[in-house]
Amino acid sequence: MKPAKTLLLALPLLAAGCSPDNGTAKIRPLEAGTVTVEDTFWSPRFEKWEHVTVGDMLDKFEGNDPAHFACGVDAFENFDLVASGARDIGRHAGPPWYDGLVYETIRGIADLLAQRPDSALKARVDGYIARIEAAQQSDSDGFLGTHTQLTEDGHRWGANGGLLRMQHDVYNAGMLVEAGVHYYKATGDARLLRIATRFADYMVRIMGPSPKKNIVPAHSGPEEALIKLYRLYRDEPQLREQTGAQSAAGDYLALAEFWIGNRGVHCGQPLWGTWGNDSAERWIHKNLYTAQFGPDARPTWGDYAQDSIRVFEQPAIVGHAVRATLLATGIAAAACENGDKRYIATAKRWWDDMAGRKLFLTGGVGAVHFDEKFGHDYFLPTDAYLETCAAVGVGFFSQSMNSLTGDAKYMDEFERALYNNVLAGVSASGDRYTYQNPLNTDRSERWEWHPCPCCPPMFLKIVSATPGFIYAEDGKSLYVNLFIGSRTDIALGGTRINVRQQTGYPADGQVDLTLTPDKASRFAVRIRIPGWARGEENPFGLYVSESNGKPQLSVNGTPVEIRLERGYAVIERRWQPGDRISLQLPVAPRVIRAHEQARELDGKVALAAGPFVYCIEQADNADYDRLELDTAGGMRLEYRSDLMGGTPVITGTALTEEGVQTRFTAIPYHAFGNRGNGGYRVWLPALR
Ligand code: FUB
Ligand code: ZN
Repeated sequence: MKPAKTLLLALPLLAAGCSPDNGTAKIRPLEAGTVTVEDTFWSPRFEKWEHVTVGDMLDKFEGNDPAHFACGVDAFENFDLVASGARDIGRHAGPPWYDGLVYETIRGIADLLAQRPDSALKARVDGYIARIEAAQQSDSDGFLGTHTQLTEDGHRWGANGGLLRMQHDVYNAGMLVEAGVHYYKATGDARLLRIATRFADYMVRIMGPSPKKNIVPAHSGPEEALIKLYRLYRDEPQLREQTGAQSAAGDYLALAEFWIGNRGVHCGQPLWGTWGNDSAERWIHKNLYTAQFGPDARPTWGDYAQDSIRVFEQPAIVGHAVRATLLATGIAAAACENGDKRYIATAKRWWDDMAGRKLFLTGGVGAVHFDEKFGHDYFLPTDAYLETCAAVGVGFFSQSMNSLTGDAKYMDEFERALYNNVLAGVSASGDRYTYQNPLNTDRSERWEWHPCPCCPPMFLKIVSATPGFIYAEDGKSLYVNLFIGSRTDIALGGTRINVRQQTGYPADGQVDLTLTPDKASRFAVRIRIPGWARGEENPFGLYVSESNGKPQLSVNGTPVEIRLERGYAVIERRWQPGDRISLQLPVAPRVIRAHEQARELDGKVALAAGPFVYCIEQADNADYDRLELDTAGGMRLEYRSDLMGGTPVITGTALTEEGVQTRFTAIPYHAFGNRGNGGYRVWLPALR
């Protein structure tokens, strides 16, 4: 087993995302484990997530929370039962996608371990991996899907009247693949990767163009996972021997492309929208599609799973918001590799549709509770559903688009989702979670655990991947995508550059970068200048605001003019060891209004400072539900060290319904619900 750090140092150019040399990707992020976070905002949070949240999640997956798991819902017992040979026993703990959630959690833990090795945590995960392996070994094909095996073994992959839309067999497999790749990269331990590869090889053997089977994931995620597996074996072919991989690296990419290209290729029924979910499901369960359309037919999973028509023809992002954003992530990732114009156009079209018409101010999507889906254009109600997982999907999709295009606007929206809806997903205590994240509510809800606990693993996945997204490179330029105190070494054209970022962001707009190339060398540094700092709150005018000030840039103390290319300030010069770049971003409070077609937000305003959207919470404002904001009354951004362990707040004046002038205190949206279940408001009526 190789220690992770050795592995990563040996491969300084091996990045987590796109591959400019092999496809059309413009830039690539770094591996999470090659960037060390040293940041006043993020470091204590990583500490909490690693030492509280991870343990809490694993305990709850094990069913060890006596208050809530008296019925013994243990996700790992499912694996043990399968390992013992149990099939069709009519008993399974948790939802059909429970295996996938376990794998996602392992992936998240892997990226945390890449930052900070922790032998006790690794030993705990290794114990789970042994149980997963034993379960897989009980099947001659290497199939593993505990819900299907324990409750409907004859329905593998949704066959014979099974319902893949519910079973999640392919999703579970994909999450195992992703976990295997991340765990190997983080720890050098290939055991989970071997399990995942066996499963992937099985899928490669049976899924694909005829005479293979037309099986596509009804819940996305596996597309990007298989692309990660492809990249890993492409870049480390010697690994095949260690894991016993049977397929060529390119077969994994081809399977992901098959899954993407074969959305919309089916028998055309059931018509989910007109028949209704219940009748559609009954029709599938009776296996009427094979009776009517022949043995090779498959039913459609409908708009819900982006499976009505081919994705390349789908004009807009539709359906279940988590599935849609994860499919879009896979399409963008595939485009990075294959450069196929249809993939690129689809990914761009969907992102534009999402960001220009369907994205909430906090970076959430999926307005509608029924089917957890996207609403119609400009439908941005204040009480929208907005599942945490969907905001994570926005983040991954946007980051993938940044890799594909090298355009900073995608990281603007990544940042919006991360600092608002995503961060809201876990409480300050680290052991309470959100599922829905409305912008206004009279009762905030944080769950101890949820019957569908999909959001904590997705939260963990994106925050643990974030260190790798701070920087990117294209072989000639260093990209600074996020403002997070950190250190890394990056190789550009044969020069090794130590990069150090120091910042108090987001409470403060000062960002200092020190570059130490091992020898003086010429290259470009591209620093994202967020749209909100340039008076462009949203690239399509979905939200508008005026920035309070201008970004300022200097090199070694000398001001330089900001030359903007695709949202990045570009500084190209011969850099000397120890050169300093200083960026000052205008983080004073700003007032945001929505597009006139967003009828639900008519006459309302919201407040932001830097990447944080703010909310007026009941805990600080007894009249929170009766305030009109005085937007011309002057607002201040202050740091309150006495509040929730230290947080920036916006203070200002408002008028109550009775016309009484009062002061308000607004906190960052992500911090709602940490002081009881009180209500809060992001959008408020404006006095003027
Ligand atoms: O289908 C698995 C998970 O359950 C989805 O990702 C969530 O949106 C919830 O529907
Ligand atoms: Zn979720």
